[in-house]
Amino acid sequence: MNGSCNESNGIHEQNDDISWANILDDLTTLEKLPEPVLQFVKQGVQLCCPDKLHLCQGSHDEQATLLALLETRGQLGRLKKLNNCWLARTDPRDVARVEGRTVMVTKNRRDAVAGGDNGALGRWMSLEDFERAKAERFPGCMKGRTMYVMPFSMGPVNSPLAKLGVELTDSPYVAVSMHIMTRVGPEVLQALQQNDFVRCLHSVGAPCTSTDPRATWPCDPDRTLIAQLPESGEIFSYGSGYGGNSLLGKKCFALRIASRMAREQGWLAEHMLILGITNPQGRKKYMVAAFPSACGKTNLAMMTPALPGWKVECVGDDIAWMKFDEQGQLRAINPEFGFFGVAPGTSIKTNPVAMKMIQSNTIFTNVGKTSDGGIYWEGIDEKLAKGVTIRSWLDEPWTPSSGEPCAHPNSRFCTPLQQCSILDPAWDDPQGVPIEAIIFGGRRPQGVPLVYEAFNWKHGVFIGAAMRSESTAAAEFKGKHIMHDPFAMRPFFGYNFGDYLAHWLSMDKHSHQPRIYHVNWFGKDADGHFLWPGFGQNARVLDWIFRRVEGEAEAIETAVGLVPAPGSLNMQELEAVDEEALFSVEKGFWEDEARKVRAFLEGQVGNDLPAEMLIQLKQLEERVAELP
Ligand code: GTP
Ligand code: SPV
Ligand code: MN
Repeated sequence: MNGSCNESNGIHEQNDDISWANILDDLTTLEKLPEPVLQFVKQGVQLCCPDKLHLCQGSHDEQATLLALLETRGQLGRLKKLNNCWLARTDPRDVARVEGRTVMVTKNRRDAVAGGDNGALGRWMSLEDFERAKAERFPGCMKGRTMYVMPFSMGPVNSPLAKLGVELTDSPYVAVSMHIMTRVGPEVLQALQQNDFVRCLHSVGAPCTSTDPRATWPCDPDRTLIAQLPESGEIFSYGSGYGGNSLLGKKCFALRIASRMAREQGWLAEHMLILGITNPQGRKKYMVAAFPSACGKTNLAMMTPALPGWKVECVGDDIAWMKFDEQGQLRAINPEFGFFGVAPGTSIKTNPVAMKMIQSNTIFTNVGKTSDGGIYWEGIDEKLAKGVTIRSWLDEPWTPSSGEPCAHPNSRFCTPLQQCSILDPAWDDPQGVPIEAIIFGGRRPQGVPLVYEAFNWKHGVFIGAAMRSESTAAAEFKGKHIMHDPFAMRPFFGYNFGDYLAHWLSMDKHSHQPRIYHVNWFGKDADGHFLWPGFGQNARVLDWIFRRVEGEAEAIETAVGLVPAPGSLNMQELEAVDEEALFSVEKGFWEDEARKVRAFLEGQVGNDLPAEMLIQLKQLEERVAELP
């Protein structure tokens, strides 16, 4: 980093030395920083010129102090009905990840993105363009603000699978959210003495020198840029305070930077939930599932099974770091320490575990608020006490007839992992949990069966590559259209997707190879109603997968994969569902699907595509051609 704050506000001495006493209340905290962290902080201060510096230590008191500060400034409102819960309302222009402004910065374009047009599989920026973009944004960007220094661990501290990071941010909202989402504390500083870390710099991009220093959600939407530099292990995020744009441990580090590390080091960083499921006989298996953003990971990860005797326990709801161990067993950790879950649709009926866990110590963003200090959103399915009124996420009076949503469709709760009542006993195991099944899925209103199994690993990798799903409010896309979202990773690939596929294909040689599945909870009938009840009823599909892995359940071959043989999916006591529609594999639909997948793979991945993927595609086309 370069730049200097000298001329502009005079708080620093001449040359590049920092006058720490001017910006830091307690100089002894500096001594706790390992030298490389200190250097990183120094560079950040010199570039961004904060008025104050605050080293976060991860204590309970510190979190309380920051929350109180946010409340005083009007940046968070206390939700009186709940316990230590808070509401943030963002600038309406800063409500989701912005994929169009997210770039991978590498020396060679090919290392970052595959063939095709810039955009469909991520965006690339040259180092030169990035330096220019950085120089236009970061110098002096924290004037009038405090820089928070957050040393954090993704994964259990000292786990062989974990990684460290340090985030510098001028947003106390980000600081309190990172406190929840990652491990912060003295043991992290200790680990930083011996280990390298990912350097994360975040600014809301609105220095307090403007006429409106108290704007409750400062941001710079027109100049937002989220840049990952995997070759140097750096992240620069400017202009947005929202979730995946600003909590840099999450998508930027744990997916984009980590997937690239994972390829080099022989492991996997994936957009996947991790769950443990125990059958009525007491046998337990762990599974991971990759669904695109807002397509059901949180709900599946903490589901209450509708089948008696079954139990689901949660390890993680968004990200899995996985590695085959020496016994040839795939093992997974959740690098996160909290949930950043979609609020709308969450209710006592759909996700009682989540409803319970968000009653305390939770930061809500962009949900509606009731006049008695509670929360409200589409699908919350709660009766209001007499006389209670609602204000929308925009802080306007709201009723069901308002015609506008009460909560933003991408409104979220941010809650400590340990508040989940069904957290798996091994959630913090440094070795990770053994994975026996990998599930892909998406929002497919038409044509895609409830569940099918890959014929083998290679076919499973193809199923991941061919994933498509209806767009959601988790990113900036408007309206609903079916997009390619391979492995649910389209917005999160940290390197060339062709190389990513080759990396997955190279893992086909382990003694405990997990089986691969595809599920679709979102099929609809001609009237637009869901064909499948979903949520707790998804346990029926997990039950079938469980029995398949044990070699017990019967399956029959279709053009797309193996589906449950008649009677092998437990449908007992399920109100009328149209099984035929749920499992139909229709020739016209799949011809079209295969065409789109071919256009995508050839057009977007091109020469970078492993030959095996074209073999798999050809085989799919041939099987579809044979359909009546
Ligand atoms: P990210 O946090 O964005 O990565 O999303 P996610 O995959 O964790 O999505 P989440 O579980 O939060 O679900 C998003 C939306 O899908 C919510 O509104 C849920 O209510 C809804 N949903 C989840 N599971 C089901 C299901 O089985 N059936 C139906 N119909 N809707 C579901
Ligand atoms: C997603 O969009 O997949 C999320 C939410 O999990 S965010 O952290 O904002 O990216
Ligand atoms: Mn996600």
